[in-house]
Amino acid sequence: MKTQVAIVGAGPAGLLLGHSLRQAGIACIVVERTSRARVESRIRAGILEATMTDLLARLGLDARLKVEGLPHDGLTLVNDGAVIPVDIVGSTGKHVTAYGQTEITRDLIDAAPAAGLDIIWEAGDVALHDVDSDHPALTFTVDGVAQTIECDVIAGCDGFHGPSRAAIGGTYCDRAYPFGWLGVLADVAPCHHEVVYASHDRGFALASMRSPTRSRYYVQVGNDERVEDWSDDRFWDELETRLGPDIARGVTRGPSIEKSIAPLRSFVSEPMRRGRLFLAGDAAHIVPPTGAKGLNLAASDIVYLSEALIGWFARGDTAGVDGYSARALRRIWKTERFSWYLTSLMHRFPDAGPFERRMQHAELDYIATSAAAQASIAENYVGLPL
Ligand code: FAS
Ligand code: PHB
Repeated sequence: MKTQVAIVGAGPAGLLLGHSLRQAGIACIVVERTSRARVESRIRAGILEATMTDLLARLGLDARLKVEGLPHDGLTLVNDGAVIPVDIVGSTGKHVTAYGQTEITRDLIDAAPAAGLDIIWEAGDVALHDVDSDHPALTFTVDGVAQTIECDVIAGCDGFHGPSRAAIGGTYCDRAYPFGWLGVLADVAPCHHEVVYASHDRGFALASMRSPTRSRYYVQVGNDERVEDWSDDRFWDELETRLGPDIARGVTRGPSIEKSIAPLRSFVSEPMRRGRLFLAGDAAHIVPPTGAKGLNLAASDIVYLSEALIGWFARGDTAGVDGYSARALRRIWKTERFSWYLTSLMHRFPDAGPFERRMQHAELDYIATSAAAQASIAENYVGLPL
């Protein structure tokens, strides 16, 4: 097979790139290791920056988002029970939207045939070749039959565990956190009208939602803890304690329909380009989910990469492709900083002493009383300018 851009991975990054390129009349093929059902069943992010909602609107793929998405004008912090509302619209004029990554992925896959976006599912043994040449290629198998895609460019959108990052052979910065998040999805009404981040002596907790009847909650757990150790009752008890009485009184309990533990990590791999290979999304960077940035960073990478590739294919302009890695990494590092900052502020660190704990408490108390501090959080949470 021949095409202009071979995209590895049908996660949000790969699908958004595919649609952006197809809209510009550029030929591309997405090659995905697993099945459509598996990709569509993943429970991951749920809060969208304006960066993501603007991109979906520009692609004409926001019809369901506009109907089912829940706009949030702010977020709420809780400091050992003390509630701190942060007005995002007031200080930025923009809002975030609660709409599940699962739904976005479904919308992008449903829209692929009409866009002429080919997706090859269940591709095995995907390998990248000749990325330093002007005729790179992808090889893989489907039902045991060997396939090859010859192309001009490969886009590595294959997530943290995919092969593309290794093909770049860059350097990386890494921070693994000494705790994870136990997440529960339940068909109960959300406890609050916006996302709640709670800091408590017993650990962090988060209240979010997917719809007016489906909620998503998380509590901080040790890296040695297992899902089996957490019955639904134990989860609800711990969640309510950490959210504090004002927020907890709004909690409706119910059976969990999904329960899983995700590790927390900050990770950046540089550069994001080598020859005709370009990385985007989790293939190049991971943020702890505290800032709700993972999915949104993938979207900003795709805004930069699609602009660059369209400039190159349509006009032979190499400025975009040559500047892509540096441009994307500037926003990535600032977003990594915000995600690390919120994670450091809101979680209990096993090796932290009483002084560190008092510093966290005082920082939140400062935020509660400072419009400037709240505006800084709002500016980062809604999404830094592209
Ligand atoms: P993805 O990982 O989504 O997609 C990569 C795709 O490449 C996958 O479909 C994979 O199957 C495919 N692939 C891998 N290897 C391949 C190969 N060899 N050949 C072909 N295809 C291959 N963010 C938040 O903001 N909030 C959250 O609560 C949150 N929770 C998360 C929970 C988990 C468990 C994870 C892993 C991430 C979470 N994130 C969260 C971050 C998440 O939203 C990611 O940032 C987002 O999925 C990134 O999208 P992609 O870069 O497209 O990578
Ligand atoms: C979610 O809704 O899953 C969610 C919300 C905010 C975060 C992380 C996850 O920071």
